[in-house]
Amino acid sequence: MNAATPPLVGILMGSDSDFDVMREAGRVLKAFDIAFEMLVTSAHRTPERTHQYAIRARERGLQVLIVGAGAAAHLAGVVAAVTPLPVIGVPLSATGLQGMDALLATVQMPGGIPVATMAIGKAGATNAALYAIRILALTRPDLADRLNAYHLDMARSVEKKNQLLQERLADL
Ligand code: RP5
Repeated sequence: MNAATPPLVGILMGSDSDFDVMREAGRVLKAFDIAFEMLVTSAHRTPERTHQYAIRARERGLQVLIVGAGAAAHLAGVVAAVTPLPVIGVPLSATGLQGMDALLATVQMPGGIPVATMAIGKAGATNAALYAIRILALTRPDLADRLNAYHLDMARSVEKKNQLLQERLADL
């Protein structure tokens, strides 16, 4: 993958204040060598720009959209309303409600316009990227193999943690 590789995944966020969480999605995609683009666009503050991006996303070659937003998080929904691409929503904590507002706004879509909603925050951003990779892996066996390797690594790291815990138990 290089800078000229056309992006397969678009990562959208409602504000630059979302970047610290949404970068986790970018990190996962980068680790799997999947070209992506990342941009700030808002459902409320830049509705026309958001609309135009979502309408053109498929013809530009994008295959999955990951959308993070906090507060009254309508971004994933308004994007999903105008594109046939799969949209994965990441609710973010941006107010005193700690992401519950964004979770409900993202997950409670009316019938007909699906948004695959992940967990609030960094786990959600990580899982959004992994979910996007699972979608891409339907037609890319190399990615399915890499996902299997990722799961094996994760299992090994849990076993290692258990081993270390057992050693600490011996010192109780
Ligand atoms: C949402 O409002 C953004 O996604 C962000 O999570 C939240 C707060 O935005 P800022 O006021 O920090 O720009 O639209």
